[in-house]
Amino acid sequence: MVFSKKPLVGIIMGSGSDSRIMSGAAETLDRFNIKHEDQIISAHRTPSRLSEYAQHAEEMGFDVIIAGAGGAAHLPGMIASYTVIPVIGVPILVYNDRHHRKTDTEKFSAFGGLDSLLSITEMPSGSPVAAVGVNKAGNAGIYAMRILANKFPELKKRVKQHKSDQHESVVKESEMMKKQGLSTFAKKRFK
Ligand code: RP5
Repeated sequence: MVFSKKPLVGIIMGSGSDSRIMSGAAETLDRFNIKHEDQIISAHRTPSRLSEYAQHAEEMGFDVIIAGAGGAAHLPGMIASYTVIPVIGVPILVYNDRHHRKTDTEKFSAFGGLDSLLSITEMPSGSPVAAVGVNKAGNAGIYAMRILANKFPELKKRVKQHKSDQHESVVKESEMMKKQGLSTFAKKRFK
């Protein structure tokens, strides 16, 4: 079931390099057939696009904006300053040696993502931004769905189902651990 023909969620990120992490939010929304519009808006490199986007988001009637950024992560806070649409910030752990890294897994930041986490959460009183954990874009997708579930009863049922599926999968894994013993379980799980 598709809940709306138009996008309900705006996903934005500070750089194309954030897309690997931010795709987690899109994948979650896609699984539940929630339409989203995705864009790159940099608070620092494209400041004029930032205010234009806020207006665009209002015109589109987005119910939620998911905004991911790394380092001096001003994107979620600045978007929240321009609009009353709820913003969920995703702090991203970025690399600081872009030109020397050999693989994507070598990404790191001087402050381990704490830089972006604090930039997003430490908003002044009166201008709130919700935030998920560092790189937890999937959780932002789930949180957006919980907000949308207040509007779409069918989605609420599916979000509740997702919760009970999670419960079942933990119980199942626990039963396996009990049966196999911790050492065998751990060896099999991480082999
Ligand atoms: C931030 O700077 C972006 O959100 C990104 O996480 C980080 C690095 O951007 P690039 O230098 O890879 O474009 O603004």
